[in-house]
Amino acid sequence: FPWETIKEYSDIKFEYFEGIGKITINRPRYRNAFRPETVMQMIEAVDYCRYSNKINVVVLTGEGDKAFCSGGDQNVKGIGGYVGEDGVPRLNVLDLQKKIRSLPKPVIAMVNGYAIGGGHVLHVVCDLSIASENAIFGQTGPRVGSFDAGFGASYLARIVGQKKAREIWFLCRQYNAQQALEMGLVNAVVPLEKLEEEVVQWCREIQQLSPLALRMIKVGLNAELDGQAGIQELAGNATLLYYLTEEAQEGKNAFLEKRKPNFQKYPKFP
Ligand code: 2NE
Repeated sequence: FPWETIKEYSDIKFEYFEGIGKITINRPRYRNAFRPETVMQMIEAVDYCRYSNKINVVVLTGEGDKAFCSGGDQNVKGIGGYVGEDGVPRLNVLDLQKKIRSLPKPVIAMVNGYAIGGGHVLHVVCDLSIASENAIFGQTGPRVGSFDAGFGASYLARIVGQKKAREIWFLCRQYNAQQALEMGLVNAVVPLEKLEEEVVQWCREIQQLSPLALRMIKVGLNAELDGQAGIQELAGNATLLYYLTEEAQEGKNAFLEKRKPNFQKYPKFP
């Protein structure tokens, strides 16, 4: 597909084609492990996708045919987090997870190889996951001195069930694409050479549908799981819809025209 570069970065590729924003972790030397700069660039790209009117769906993937993402770059793991070029230790991938989850557009993980550790959690937080036959899934935290007890635990358990989630974390095994499909961890598995074609096809189908309806469904599916923060996001979307009505405009207009508002002229729905 003729992807056009949206912006050049050191650690990621950020491209556009037919309403799709594609973010590719571009560190194949390290199986696409992320360092703080990688995550900062991904957050910037996700924000761009949020504000772009041209982008309807986002695809997250990794460069090459070996890895989607192998998690945090162990070379820069210091005391207190992953250390950036500025010397500050941080775990900013958690901010990226939240950005993906609250992006009001579908996000598809195109899992083209290893999805391990924090890289596994990244595909978990995407709305859909489409994997190539060579994809391998797993958590390694307890083996390398880490864990993700946030979305990487509770949302994973919502997807695969409590027993399976505990197995994934307590044994740190690796699972192949077929096993991932059987446990509901991915939506489809295709040969690697067909992966991008399949993902673009899913994106095309999604783009036949109402963006606002998809946005409301995403936020509704999240709200059930995300407690007060989830309800806040659902409420924000309800407010957006309300602001689109004439009834809401009347309130503002009356204030600006220094008159009493007349809300009674608008229809009331049963
Ligand atoms: C991903 C995996 C299973 C691939 O294995 P293989 O055999 O295909 O490749 P290899 O030879 O292990 O890796 C190739 C090169 O990439 C580097 C390796 O060190 C190796 O470098 P050289 O020996 O050629 O110099 N590499 C791979 N992953 C890396 C990483 N994460 N950081 C730095 N360099 C990496 C295999 O490579 C593997 O198991 N990787 C480590 C996976 C891992 O444990 N990730 C961190 C989990 S913790 C985490 O991500 C996390 C969290 O738990 C909570 C919050 C946020 C993050």
